[in-house]
Amino acid sequence: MKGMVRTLFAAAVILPITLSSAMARHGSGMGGGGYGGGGGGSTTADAAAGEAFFRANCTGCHTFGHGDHLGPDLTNRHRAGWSSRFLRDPAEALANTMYGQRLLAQWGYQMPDFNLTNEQINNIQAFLSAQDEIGPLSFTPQVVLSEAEFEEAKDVYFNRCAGCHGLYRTGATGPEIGEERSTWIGTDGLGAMLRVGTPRGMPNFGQSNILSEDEITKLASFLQDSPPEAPALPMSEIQASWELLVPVADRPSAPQTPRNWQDFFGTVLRDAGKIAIFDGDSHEEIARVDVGFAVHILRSSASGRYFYAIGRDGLVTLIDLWASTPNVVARVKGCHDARSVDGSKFAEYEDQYLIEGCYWPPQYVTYDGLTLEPQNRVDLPMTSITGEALIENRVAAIVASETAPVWIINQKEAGYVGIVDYSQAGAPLVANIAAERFLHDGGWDHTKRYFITAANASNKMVVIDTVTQSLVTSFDVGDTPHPGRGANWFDPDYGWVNATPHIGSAFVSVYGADPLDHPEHAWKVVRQISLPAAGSLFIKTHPNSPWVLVDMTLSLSNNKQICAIAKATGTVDRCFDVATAGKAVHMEFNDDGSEVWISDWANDGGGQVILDGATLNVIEKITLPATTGKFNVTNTANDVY
Ligand code: DHE
Repeated sequence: MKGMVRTLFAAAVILPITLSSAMARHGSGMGGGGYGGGGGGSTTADAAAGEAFFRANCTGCHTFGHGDHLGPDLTNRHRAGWSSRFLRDPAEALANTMYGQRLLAQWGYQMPDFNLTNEQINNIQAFLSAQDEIGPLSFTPQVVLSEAEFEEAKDVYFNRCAGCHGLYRTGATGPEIGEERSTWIGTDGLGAMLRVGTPRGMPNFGQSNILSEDEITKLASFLQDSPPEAPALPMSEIQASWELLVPVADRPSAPQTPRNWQDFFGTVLRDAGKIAIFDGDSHEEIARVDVGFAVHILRSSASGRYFYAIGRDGLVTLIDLWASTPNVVARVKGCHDARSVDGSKFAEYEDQYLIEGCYWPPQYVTYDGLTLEPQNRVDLPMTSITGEALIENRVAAIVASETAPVWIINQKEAGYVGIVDYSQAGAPLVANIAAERFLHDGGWDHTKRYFITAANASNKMVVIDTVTQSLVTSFDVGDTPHPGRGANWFDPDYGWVNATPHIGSAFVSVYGADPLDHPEHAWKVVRQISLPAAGSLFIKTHPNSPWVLVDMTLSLSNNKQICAIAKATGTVDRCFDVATAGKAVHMEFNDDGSEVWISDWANDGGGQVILDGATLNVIEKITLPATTGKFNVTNTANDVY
């Protein structure tokens, strides 16, 4: 299709044209239909500038002449009155016109408000009118990358995109973006998506200065070629990466700190690849340690003494909280790409073993829990629940059972929930429970018998009975559920419930999780609690808190806010700004639930915002660079959420 269609530039249409002349050429539809709003009148409009804006910002969702995408193909859809009203304030136009309501129902998203000036609106309209006469808009050709530039783009893809779209780009949390589909989206469309994001949850990497224009151009080209081969990581290399910095014999046998170490918080400084450790009682920072690249999360050992940090580069770091100042005692790299780690929590195995789940290669690795000495590397089965042969099968969420010597591991692409028995030699996968594709995050119910997890690309939640090692059920929720570890609380009408928010739906799905006392509600959605926007990543509560808190981090409009759902009524009590510099993300209570920490995720001026657990008033703000997750020792060790 490339080269077969003409562009406004290529066709050298008279530029700038006057909007009034373009309108006159199109006659009938202009301003008609009673959709309200005035067009640009006789203002001189620059169609070339409109085209440039369209290519840079709109082509991620709209094509001109190549078919519908996330929004409609805009060929012959332009109506001056409606378009200018819509471009000026999409929310207003959608809410207050019947046509707008129809559009919303059809597409399910509200277009972001680009805060366009009148001049920009006129330019875009002039471009759309003129292009209607020309026909489909040509694609900007893919730039040719040198070998070095390809490597650069590969690294950017790995660091920023592979988590959602897969190393081989077959999709999971984000859609499939193999070379064929990427080529259909085209250089401009890919660039626009990377630049401004999408209402479906793709972040606005360009607008938020995470990717430069140069990186966006290279990435848009990289995506239109086939994905490069990814390397294996054999046991010999894992062994070679192991560093024991403080042998067990040299570590303290009792806590060397007078502080309440069980209320420590480990906070992720994502881009710095560091963990800052805070005293949860005094809010003082007591240590900052180096961990893996773009560090993702922390987990606590069963005793709480150790933090395990996992970097996206697969580096596991063991941090000893009993030292007078918390320090790194061992590290090892078992994956090229990883998101999850956990320790052994069954009685008499506490702190003894550790599992690292890989995004790449398709394997998990187990270690000695006190030294991180590698013990076993286990390949994952490469067939999905539907019998499809896989090239990628990523380990997503991992939970550690307290009722058996096992870890439960989500296999994203395969759709199986695996049970790994660490009491057996080789830490084998002893069961593989067919669930749903593509499995992502999840956590325990309040009894820690049921593992409740999101198959987010299937818009379902899955319930696994870890005692019988079987699937209980899966059920529909909203678009792309994303619970983190979820939240458990006692609902006045439905007994124990668990809940997930969604990346793509503006509500929280609350479902019964009390098969013993409320079997009629178990694993059924009992409440759908509306939020002001979609784009949520996490939900969190604490047994002592009256609130269930939820963020809307990926929303383009409400990302500074947190909403508080009252457990007593099952309704949103209030939504309020928490972030001032960046986006509000991820909540974690202190040990007794009297305070809650929320990240203001920004490169500059953000940090941890500490709220009073009852009033939700701000107590303190600690400035930190690019801080995201934070983990309280007591709550993480005991799976309190
Ligand atoms: Fe996460 C949990 C994967 C992006 C912050 N994230 C998880 C889990 C998985 C996962 C599989 C569950 C781990 C477990 O319980 O064992 N995350 C991914 C991705 O694949 C994804 C979408 C893209 C990527 O490239 O990594 C991704 N995650 C992010 C972020 O951008 C976040 C918001 C910020 C950051 O620092 O990375 C982020 N993810 C978190 C946090 C948790 C998490 C804070 C743990 C929640 C909890 O309360 O336990």
